[in-house]
Amino acid sequence: MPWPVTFGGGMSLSQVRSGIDVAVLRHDWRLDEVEALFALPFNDLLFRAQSVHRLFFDANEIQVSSLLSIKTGSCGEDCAYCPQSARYEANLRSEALLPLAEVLAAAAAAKQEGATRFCMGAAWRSPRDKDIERVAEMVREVKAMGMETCATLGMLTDDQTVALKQAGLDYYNHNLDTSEDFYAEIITTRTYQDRLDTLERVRDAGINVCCGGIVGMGESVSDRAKLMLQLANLPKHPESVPINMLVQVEGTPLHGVEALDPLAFVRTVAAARVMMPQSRVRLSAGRNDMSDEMQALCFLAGANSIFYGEKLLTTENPMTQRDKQLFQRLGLHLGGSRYN
Ligand code: SAM
Ligand code: DTB
Ligand code: SF4
Repeated sequence: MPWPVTFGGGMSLSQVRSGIDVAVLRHDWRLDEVEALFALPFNDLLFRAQSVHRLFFDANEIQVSSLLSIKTGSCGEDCAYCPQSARYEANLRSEALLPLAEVLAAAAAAKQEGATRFCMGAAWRSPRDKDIERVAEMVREVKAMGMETCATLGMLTDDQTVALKQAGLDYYNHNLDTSEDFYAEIITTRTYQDRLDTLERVRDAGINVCCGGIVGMGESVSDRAKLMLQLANLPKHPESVPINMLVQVEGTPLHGVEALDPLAFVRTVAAARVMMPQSRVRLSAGRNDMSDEMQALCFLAGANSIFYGEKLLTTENPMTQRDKQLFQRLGLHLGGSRYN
């Protein structure tokens, strides 16, 4: 930020910032501390989150990403929340990997609306090498349009990760979804460790990490605290942290699970902001069922990114026009990533 400000000892703002980095970028959180954070009075938690937020970000700036499902449904995994699993009877039309031209048309439309990042999602447990070749082509072309690229394709091998990096992939999304303890109730077809291994490969290949989870699946506060602990204690904080509210889809095992207190969702966003101060915290799935006031609270709690566009992967997202009006009412302006 181009402020003509000097601090005590003649330090510049960036020197002060790096001092703060050392002071607040922690990777040694203890569970009791995180549980205490979640248990703070709501106003105290939000004040703390907003204070941390303002150290690293323009508090009125929001980054927007758009999603496209490039391969839909017929997935062999059993993620209990997911309409794309072949094991459940969700009302969904499966689709093979989309042709390049269709992907580029969607990216151009997203860019036109102001999205700075384009995220391509595929319903795979893990892609085949020939799938990676086609996705790499998509990544190259979307990047050439001047957008940041993101992909979420399931588990990757080392070579696949390197191929995506070489194609210019900026971010890879791979969520831990929940705490390790609760994970076994949600997914049995791959382990928590599988997920951590993929995240490590992505990190080692030099791709920015997008990793978060889902709230509202019937987990406890302690599970949410453990998820945040796991994310914040990674060797490097994920550059993007998507916090999804479960979208309950008919036909999936989690359809009908008791709805979560919306303020518990806001607390999770605030904890992510306090624990990962430099990361983009994304208010992700579930916004279609949130009031404007609830979303405003999430922004106050430190969320500074959303998915923009009328569809997530297979479920609905608010109309772009509604989001634009909300930004206007809140005085939020669109901004880019801090990493590229
Ligand atoms: N198949 C790949 C995988 O699982 O890694 C990539 C796509 S998958 C749909 C990406 C993420 O979307 C999941 O990890 C989960 O966090 C989120 N997601 C899927 N269905 C959801 C739902 N019904 N509500 C909220 N988030 C959901
Ligand atoms: C993430 O954490 N949320 C997005 C993105 N990463 C890939 C996906 C949300 C999917 C919601 C259900 C659907 O639309 O299928
Ligand atoms: Fe498949 Fe991903 Fe859905 Fe799990 S979340 S069923 S891996 S598409």
